[in-house]
Amino acid sequence: MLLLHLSDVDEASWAGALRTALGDYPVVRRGDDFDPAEVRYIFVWKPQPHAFDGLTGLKAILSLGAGVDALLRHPALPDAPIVRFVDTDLSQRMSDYVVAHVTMHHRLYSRFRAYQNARRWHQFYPPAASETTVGIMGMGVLGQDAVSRLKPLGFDLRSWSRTPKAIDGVRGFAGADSFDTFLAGTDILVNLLPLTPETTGILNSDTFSKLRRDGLDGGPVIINAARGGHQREADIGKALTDGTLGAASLDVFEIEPLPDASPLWPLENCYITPHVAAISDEKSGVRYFSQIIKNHQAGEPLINVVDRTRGY
Ligand code: NDP
Ligand code: OXD
Repeated sequence: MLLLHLSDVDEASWAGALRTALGDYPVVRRGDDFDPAEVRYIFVWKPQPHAFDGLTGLKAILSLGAGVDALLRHPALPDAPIVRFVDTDLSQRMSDYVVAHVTMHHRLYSRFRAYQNARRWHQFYPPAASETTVGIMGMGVLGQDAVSRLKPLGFDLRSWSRTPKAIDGVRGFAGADSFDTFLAGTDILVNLLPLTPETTGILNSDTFSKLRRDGLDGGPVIINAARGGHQREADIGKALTDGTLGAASLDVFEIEPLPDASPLWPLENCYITPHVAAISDEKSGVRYFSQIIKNHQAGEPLINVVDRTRGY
C-alpha cells in the first residue's frame, strides 16, 4: 500500500494520478480508512510530526522534493531508505532558472534598468560570455544539467563539489581546500548544493569577499536556487548595499515565505522569486514514483537513494 502525506501541493490530484498509474496497487491518503502496518511506501513533502506513526512495515520513503534536508531533520524519521526526486523535467526547470539569471546578470540588467529609469542613453558594453566566469557550487544532477546548458552559450565555467568531477569544458574544484581558489576566479556564483551541516551558511560575507572583483562591472553576483539555510541574509543585504556584490538572485530564504520586514525586498539589485526555481511536476513525478514502486515490487533495487551519512 502507498500512503500520501503531501503538504503545500494538491494531494488529491497526485493520489488520483498515482491510482491510475499503479492500477490495482492500493493508494491511500491521510483520513482514509486503512491499517498503517500495511503501508509499504510513504510519499512525502513537508511531513507533519506524526506522519510516520504506526508504519511498521515501511519499505521506502519517497520524497517529492529533490532536497531532503528537512526530511532528514524529521524527529521521528523511520530507518527506511529514502528515494528522492531525480528527473529530467525538474533538471530542465532548474536550468531554465539558472540560465535566465546568469544571462540577465552577465548582460548587466541592473545597470541598464537604472539607465532606463533615469531616461539615460549610455552605451556601456557588457563583456562577452567567454569573458565571464560562472562558478557552480554543487555538481550533482542539477549542477551538471546547468553546465550542459550554459556551455553552448559560451560562458567560462568552473565547478565546486565534494569529490572531483571531470566534465569537458568545466574547470573542476573539489573539497574545502580548493574553495578559495574556486571563488577567486568566479564572477557569477551559482549555488546548487544540498543543505548539510557542512554547507549551512556558505553564502556569507567571507565567501562574497573572495569572489573575483575585476570581472563583472558593478561587482560579482550570487544566485541561490538551493536552500535558504545556505545563505546569511544579513550578509547579503550588507554586501548588496556596500558594493561587495553587484547583484543577487534568490529563490530560497532563511524563513519562507520571506517576511514582510525583510530588508531584501526593496533592494533594486536583489531579484527575489518565491521558491519557484523548479517544481516537481505532477505528470513527471507520477511517472517516476509509480515506476519505482512497480520495479521495487518486482524485486529490483531502489534508485536515487539518499546517503544518510553524507546528508544528501
Ligand atoms: P545532488 O545530490 O545530485 O548533488 C549535490 C552536489 O553537491 C554534488 O556534486 C555534491 O558533491 C555537492 N556537495 C555536497 N556537499 C558538498 C560539500 N560539503 N562541499 C562541496 N560540494 C558538496 O543534488 P541535486 O543536484 O539533485 O540538488 C541540489 C539541491 O537543489 C537540492 O539538495 C535542493 O536543496 C535544491 N533544489 C532546489 C529547488 C528549488 O526549487 N529551489 C528544486 C530542486 C532542488 P559530490 O558530487 O562530490 O557528491
Ligand atoms: C526540491 C524543492 O527540493 O522543490 O525539490 O525545493
